[in-house]
Amino acid sequence: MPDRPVSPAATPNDPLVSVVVPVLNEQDNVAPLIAEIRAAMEPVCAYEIVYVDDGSTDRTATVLSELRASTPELRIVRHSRRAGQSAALRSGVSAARGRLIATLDGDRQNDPADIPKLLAVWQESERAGRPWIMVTGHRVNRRDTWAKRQASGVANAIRRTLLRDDNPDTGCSLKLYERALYLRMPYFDHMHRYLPALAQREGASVAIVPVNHRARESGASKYNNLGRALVGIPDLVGVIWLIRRAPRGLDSREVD
Ligand SMILES: Nc1nc2c(ncn2[C@@H]2O[C@H](COP(=O)(O)OP(=O)(O)O)[C@@H](O)[C@H]2O)c(=O)[nH]1
Ligand SMILES: [Mg+2]
Repeated sequence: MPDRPVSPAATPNDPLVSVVVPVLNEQDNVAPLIAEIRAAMEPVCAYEIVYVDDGSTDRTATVLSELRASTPELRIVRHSRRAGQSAALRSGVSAARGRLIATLDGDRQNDPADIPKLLAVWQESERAGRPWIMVTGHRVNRRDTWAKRQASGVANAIRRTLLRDDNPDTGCSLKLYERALYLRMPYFDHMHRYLPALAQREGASVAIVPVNHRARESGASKYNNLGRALVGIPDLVGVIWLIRRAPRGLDSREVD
């Protein structure tokens, strides 16, 4: 039996899915991405959109506030200063009301039309009695620069060998999982790159779904290859240690 936390009972007004979008300086991507998320989610289930503005210095905050009036599903969380993508994800999941969290990048490189596919995989697993699963996207046709694709390929190969997490694309932000699963994981900065391994550490299984990937059309990338490599090495050592110290075989559940 997997080690599962006891979740608080949901209220009837809670959405099923909270779409959490961490952003930093994505002013021109906010409105089109929200429109795409709504189009993808509207026919599928009750949902909310939680944008986490990580201290943007462009018009991201203004655009979000303007859109709120016409978008009842939209909620905005704001950091007073930049705290990083993992910190933003954590603030978004903390604020979320859905049983399920779906995440994607705020630069429109991930396609919201893929969220229902990930949800269908989760729902099928739940029907089979296995809701403790992280569904992760695999960007099969990655639309990034040659240098980024090469660096990502090397980083993924090293990570895969050392963590044995058997995941071709752990850095893909498009993911779907129970909020309770995320809340069980230990927090550290840059953890968003290791979520499948951290989910397995909590006894969850991982399903990999091929997803669309698009070129960035507006704004600029916030990461460079050297920066990623410099934080990546100590992070990997830390994750290996966390996995060695994983909680094992505990089955805790609420009883009548
Ligand atoms: N909250 C937050 N989001 C960030 C930060 N850096 C990047 N992002 C967001 O993470 C996503 C991916 O970042 P991006 O710069 O496109 O990375 P790339 O696709 O790997 O080049 C985008 O939605 C960014 O707005 C950060 O420091 N804080
Ligand atoms: Mg990007």
